[in-house]
Amino acid sequence: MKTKFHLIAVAFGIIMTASCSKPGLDDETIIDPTIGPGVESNPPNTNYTAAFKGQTRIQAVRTTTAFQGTAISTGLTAPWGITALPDGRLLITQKAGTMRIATTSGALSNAITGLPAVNPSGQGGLLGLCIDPQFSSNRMIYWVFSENVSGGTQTSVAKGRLAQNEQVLENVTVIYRAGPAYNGTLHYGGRILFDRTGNLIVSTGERSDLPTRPLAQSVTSGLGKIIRITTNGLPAPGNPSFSTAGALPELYSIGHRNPQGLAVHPATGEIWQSEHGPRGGDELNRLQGGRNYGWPTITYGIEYSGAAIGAPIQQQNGMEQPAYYWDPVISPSGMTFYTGNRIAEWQNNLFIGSLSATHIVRLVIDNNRVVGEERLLASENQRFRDITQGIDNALYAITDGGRLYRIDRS
Ligand SMILES: [Ca+2]
Repeated sequence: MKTKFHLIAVAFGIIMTASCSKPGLDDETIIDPTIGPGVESNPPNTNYTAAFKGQTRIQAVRTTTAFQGTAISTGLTAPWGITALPDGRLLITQKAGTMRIATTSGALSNAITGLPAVNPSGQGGLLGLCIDPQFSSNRMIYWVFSENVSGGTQTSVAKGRLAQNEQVLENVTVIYRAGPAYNGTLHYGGRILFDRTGNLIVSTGERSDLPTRPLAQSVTSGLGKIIRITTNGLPAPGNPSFSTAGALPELYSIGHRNPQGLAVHPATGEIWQSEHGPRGGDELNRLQGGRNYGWPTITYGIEYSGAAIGAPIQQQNGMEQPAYYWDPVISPSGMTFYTGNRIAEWQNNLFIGSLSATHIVRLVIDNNRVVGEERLLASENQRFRDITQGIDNALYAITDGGRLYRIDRS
């Protein structure tokens, strides 16, 4: 079987080389997903039909460059977000409410304090973070956290300045709160990044429970949304306008469940997003302002009880299809596009931490479609929560179990 597959692959590769070249793909890579097997060997949870070929279970690809992932630290406590500082070190959030700085050899600072209290129950806590594009001069950091407020908890965004002694954050202010408050511990979303216009993109969850779930479709609610705000927490200039009366001006896109991954595509500047779906419905989305990404009206998943969700329907006019989905789920979390020069074949590929399937996803993307999937570091059996590219062009990933991995050419 393997030999036969290889022969087909080689034959197809010759045709590909002779006819055209696909950026991001090796010459012998098959581009027709009906030819090669994917990385998933388990049966799907649903019998739903994809909207287009290659929307799920794309063919497997394999990195040919020798590389290795090494746990350079095991001393973190429930890390959630990681980003590179201009000097090459890594700034990491820990769920209980502190940050740490790690060197690229894995030495950890003491906990950085001075942040507002978080509610760390369930999926809450100190979540994603990003640094200001002018961090070298202003030392500003932005982060997402679950905040105790009247009526329950909320996904909130704060900013603060890293003190020169690197032990505390100064001048901390909460700049945005995604209401309404809800008394629950699930689906906070929690990722944040700067887009190319210098505004903040923030993901919020719909808080999971049946009473709040429909709010993902409501433009008067901050739940289940992608939010676009200035560094002062105000609606960003140029935001799309949703026509319904009372629509929140900070909304960028709607209809999200629990998005825990955001990344800027290095070639297009568009925001890509990963989202925890229900059973069988984890998604990768290419975000466009003003669009509706469907939850809970359309989904490729089912309830964890096995019941259908809604009608059930998977496609509807006026609602966006995911660029890709996973069934069974992998629980996609933080993600980054690779733009480094250490592993040339990874250029512009997307790397996503998988929690429940315990690996790092590598996706080859061509013309906004996923054309290949690979599982990295699966033998480590770690829940990968976030991943970023270092200044040294290696990838750095954190796990729920407290590890920091460096992934680079051997
Ligand atoms: Ca969706």
